[in-house]
Amino acid sequence: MEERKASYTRTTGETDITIAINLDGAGVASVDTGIGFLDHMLNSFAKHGFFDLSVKAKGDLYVDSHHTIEDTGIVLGKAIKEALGDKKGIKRYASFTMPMDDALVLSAVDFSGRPYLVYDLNLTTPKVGDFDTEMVKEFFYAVSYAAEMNIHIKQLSGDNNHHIIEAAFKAFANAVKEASRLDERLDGNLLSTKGAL
Ligand SMILES: [Mn+2]
Repeated sequence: MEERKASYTRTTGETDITIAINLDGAGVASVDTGIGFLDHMLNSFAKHGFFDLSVKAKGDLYVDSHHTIEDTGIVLGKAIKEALGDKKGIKRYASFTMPMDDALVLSAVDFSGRPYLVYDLNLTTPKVGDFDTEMVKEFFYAVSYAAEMNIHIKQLSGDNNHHIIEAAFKAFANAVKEASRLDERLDGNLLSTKGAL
């Protein structure tokens, strides 16, 4: 099978980001965004999705974490879209419910070709480390638009903000892993009555 991987670079006045992903990897990650908690989340995304992932992000962190987190989401979405290629033979959608102690978070995804985010996390602290918790929504919104995919993130329970966010990233990783997997019954065809994704 041809390896499904891509590398994408985006440079603006605010950030300079390169992400490489192999959807059929082993969960090997090298991540440096300058934001410790974002590195932790992207390492988790790679490990639990079995994606090989390289993330190099240099952002204007002297402003705040906004541009770096949002733009990392954009570049990750672009890399996922490029790695999926023509989407022929993939399962296309999947959902996963991730427990993490007190937290239980569901993520459902569809590589439909349409961007959409439904976000429902109840985060109660403004920051985890130097990561602004309001940026979780912006990150997944950016991924959904750049990858042209539906993303649902829904908290079913949880109190600890670190656990809730980490469960969301791990649920998302598992949903993407399953949805991007090839289903041999499709025999290389698209899972769509429209014939387009
Ligand atoms: Mn953790």
